[in-house]
Amino acid sequence: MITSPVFAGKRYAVLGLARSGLATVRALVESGAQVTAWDERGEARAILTPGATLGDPMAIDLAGYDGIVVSPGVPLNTHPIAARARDAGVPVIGDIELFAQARASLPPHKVVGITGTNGKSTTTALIHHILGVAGVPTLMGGNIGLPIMGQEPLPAGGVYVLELSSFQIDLTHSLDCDVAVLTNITPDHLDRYDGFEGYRASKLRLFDMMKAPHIGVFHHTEADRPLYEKLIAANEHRIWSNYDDNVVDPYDLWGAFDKDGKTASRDHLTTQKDWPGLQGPHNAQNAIAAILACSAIGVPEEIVSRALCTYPGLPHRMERVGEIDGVLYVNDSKATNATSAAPALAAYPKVHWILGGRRKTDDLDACAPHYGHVVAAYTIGESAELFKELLLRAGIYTIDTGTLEAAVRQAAAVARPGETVLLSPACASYDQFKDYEARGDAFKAAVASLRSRG
Ligand code: UMA
Ligand code: ADP
Repeated sequence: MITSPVFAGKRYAVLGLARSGLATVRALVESGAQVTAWDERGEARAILTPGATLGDPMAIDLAGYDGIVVSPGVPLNTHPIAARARDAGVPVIGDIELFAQARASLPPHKVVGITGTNGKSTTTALIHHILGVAGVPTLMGGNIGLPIMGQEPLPAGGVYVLELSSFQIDLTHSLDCDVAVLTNITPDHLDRYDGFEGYRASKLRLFDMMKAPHIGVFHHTEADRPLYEKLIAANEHRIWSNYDDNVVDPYDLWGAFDKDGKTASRDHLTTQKDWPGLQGPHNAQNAIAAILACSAIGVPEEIVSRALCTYPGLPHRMERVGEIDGVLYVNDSKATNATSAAPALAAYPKVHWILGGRRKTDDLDACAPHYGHVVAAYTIGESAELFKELLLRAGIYTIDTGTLEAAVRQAAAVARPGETVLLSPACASYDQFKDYEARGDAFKAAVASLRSRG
């Protein structure tokens, strides 16, 4: 676990005792801080760390506290803790801010921070994989599901690779990344922000926190250029991007693929077809971001090139579950918004598409360019009716199957050899599942039960 003398003797209130909150409480107690912790769920309160005391930050006197450490899942835009902390003059922070404050007492290291709407986990895991192949001590933490304060500190020369959600960035004030990566920004989590602009501003704060001469890696389209120019002007650090004339073009730099992600131009470099864990146009983009980030911290290109070939991929992201009677089953449960479902639809020519859940937007416009690939759609969860209507209007045969299990059964009954049954829900899972992982596991279980029925 990460501990630091900077917390010794200080007082913290911790709100939220799931993964990040529990790791935070342990690390603070171990560092010699006084900790008062709370969760609205009784079962979470029941597993309190020895050395901490129970107390609801909405009820206790906050005078004298050094910080209120809030879990990213607590909606700060509606939760009254924000106003209460402000009135008491106590900063509201998260576990990533604690890590930022602990850095000075850790062995010399670098931090790579990755944010964006889609592709964060893939880019994070890929950078971590490349550094590992290069023999650099490294670990992953943050939104990828590994609370950073629960990790063992790296030896000198190590690189912390942090996946950062906008919720985590909102709770962070002093993280100066050596390299910060922005994969892309499209509408998501709008229930937590003042519109899309508010969400975008939250992500961009990762770059505001950086100090020169650190490096930002933006992955953007020409259409976004005005946004990034503003960002570049506001920051002194060096920026690599596809469209900046005065910086290195990643395609020239690496030559690993051309702008369609296809050809190799240098002898020792591999092409995307040699990267089994990184198929699809979206993964070419994630690979470019990772290549640039690793290059920025000095990993030789031949090692990067080799590592791309051995990257194993992550579960629940276009994960091939198996083939039954010539039909391929693919679990893309992590596609929690329409923009992330789009590349999965693009990747397969004849798709039985299972979608729906707690929707992020009222449309599926990002997916529309690939409707030609959809043989039939099966809607589930809260958004089943709306999505069915939208898809029927687009001329796609659609059934409201209600549950994931029924969707898999119905799709399996009609899918033909060569076709793909794809769970790429374009929605969050919380209406029917604990999280996207539980939804992906339920899909895999439903496919396994097809097998056992023969
Ligand atoms: N709670 C209260 N009061 C409230 C609201 C919540 O007490 O008013 C409690 C809940 O009962 C719960 C805790 O607070 O026990 C909330 O915890 P959490 O949801 O933050 O759960 P963690 O397990 O700590 O997970 C968090 C991130 N969760 C969210 O951002 C919602 C995880 O990201 C992250 O992996 C983990 O920290 C480790 O850093 C998950 C996620 O869904 C994967 N992220 C979103 C995404 O990827 O789209 C942003
Ligand atoms: P995140 O951590 O940001 O949610 P992941 O790497 O876990 O991103 O990928 C989630 C889903 O988003 C994947 O299942 C894939 O369908 C889609 N995706 C991944 N990378 C990108 C990208 N660069 N652009 C658009 N969609 C993407």
